Amino acid sequence: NKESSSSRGALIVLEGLDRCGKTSQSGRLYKYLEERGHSVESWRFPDRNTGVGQMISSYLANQSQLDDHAIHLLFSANRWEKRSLMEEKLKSGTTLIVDRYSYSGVAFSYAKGLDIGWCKAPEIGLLAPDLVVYLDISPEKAAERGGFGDERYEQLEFQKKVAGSYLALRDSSWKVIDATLSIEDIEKKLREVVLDCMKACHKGKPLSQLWP
Ligand code: Z5A
Repeated sequence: NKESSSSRGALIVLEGLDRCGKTSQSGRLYKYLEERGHSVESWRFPDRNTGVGQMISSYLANQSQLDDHAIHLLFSANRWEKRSLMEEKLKSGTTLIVDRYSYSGVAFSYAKGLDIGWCKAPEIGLLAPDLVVYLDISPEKAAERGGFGDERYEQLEFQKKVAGSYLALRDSSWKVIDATLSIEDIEKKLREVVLDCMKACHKGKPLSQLWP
């Protein structure tokens, strides 16, 4: 039909603390949309497959050390290296479900004590999400989910600071879903907000850039 052939995809971003369930939910949402015939892709940041992504991966695994500012800029560069592909996909009608985006970039670096304005600056000009869904869980509850692994940020005290950063970043456009509900209940709520957003994009909502 006319609407689907000329309309763009939606940029859907999932954010939240480590273990909040982003990976589980993006997988389920992807499957749901794909089975209904939507053009959809599942993305995640950091994208560890690029050269920059490999540097980030080694840093997260504690195999290399980097100044806090330097790693911040690498995370941002990792989004910039995917920006044009992202725009191409969206304009050609593909919806992208993205597990972590610029908000993770700012939240984690701000939690280390970097200036929030400085943290946001390298993100300016990246595509703004059409929808940010925050999967809301306390750091303590998240830590109960199988314990933390060995990666750099997987410590309760640091996750508490990250939770504070997200609070500073959230705005009224974010959809907040209680991440302590059952996987199925979260999935249902997520579908509702995502389908609404996709409709708005189909109807011609323009793409915009960070920070609006
Ligand atoms: N980072 C950054 O500093 N700057 C940036 O710009 C970006 C990222 C983009 C990358 O981690 C690290 O980089 C991350 C932020 C930082 N550090 N931390 N922390 P990652 O993306 O590779 O890993 P992660 O985002 O932390 O994801 P995760 O550990 O894979 O968690 P998740 O995807 O949110 O959750 P999950 O894997 O779906 O679920 C975790 C467990 O909980 C699992 O056993 C599930 O079965 C269970 N689960 C899920 N949902 C539920 C519910 N509803 N009830 C009960 N149990 C559940």
